[in-house]
Amino acid sequence: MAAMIVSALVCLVVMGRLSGAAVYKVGDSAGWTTIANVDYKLWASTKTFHIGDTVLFEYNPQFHNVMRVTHPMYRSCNSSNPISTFTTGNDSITLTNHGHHFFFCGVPGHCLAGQKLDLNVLLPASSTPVSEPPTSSSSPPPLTTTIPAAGVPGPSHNLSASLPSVAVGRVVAIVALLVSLVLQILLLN
Ligand SMILES: *[C@@H]1O[C@H](CO)[C@@H](O)[C@H](O)[C@H]1NC(C)=O
Ligand SMILES: *[C@@H]1O[C@H](CO)[C@@H](O)[C@H](O)[C@H]1NC(C)=O
Ligand SMILES: *[C@@H]1O[C@H](CO)[C@@H](O)[C@H](O)[C@H]1NC(C)=O
Ligand SMILES: [Cu+2]
Repeated sequence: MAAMIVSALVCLVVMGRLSGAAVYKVGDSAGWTTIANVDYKLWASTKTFHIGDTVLFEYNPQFHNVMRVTHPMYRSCNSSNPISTFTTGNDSITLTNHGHHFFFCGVPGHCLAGQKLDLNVLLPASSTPVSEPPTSSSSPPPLTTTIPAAGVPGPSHNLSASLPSVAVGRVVAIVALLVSLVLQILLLN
């Protein structure tokens, strides 16, 4: 019986996925709030958002709202010029394009308190190129095994000669990194 229920649920989930009808309630049972200390970053990281999915913000509109904002606004919790604002307390937002979608509550202090959400909507699966190894050019490797002629020394793996050059390469790389860092600091100031 339990197995039947589980398989029925799996079917529903799969059907929802195929028809693109997934609806995610932001914050699950806690909803969109500051009092429950919901980690919305963690909440979003447990979901896989696709184009056509809907996120539902449920909250008391007396205390909260939803603003869709740009990444810089999101980072600085700047609510002065949102892309759009939702205030019903039961806001369904359908994700129509891929990439990051940034939201926060525009009530002063709430974004800083963590009432902010960054959703990453994945590209449609059909348009993600699947990199397969080329099968046409799988010719056998050339049979040119080099056998050193008698008396002629083969390529010797002289550690005492090759180690210093590796070390020099690393030192050069580190020095280059330091120089670029110093240059960046000098240019920024
Ligand atoms: C907030 O963003 C607006 C433009 O969207 C800008 O003019 C303003 O200076 C920003 N405020 C802060 C505190 O960054
Ligand atoms: C929120 O809206 C959905 C439809 O978008 C509706 O099914 C649901 O009952 C609403 N919930 C509340 C609490 O109004
Ligand atoms: C390895 O290289 C060092 C320095 O180039 C040289 O003195 C030494 O004889 C070499 N050893 C072998 C086994 O080739
Ligand atoms: Cu709020």
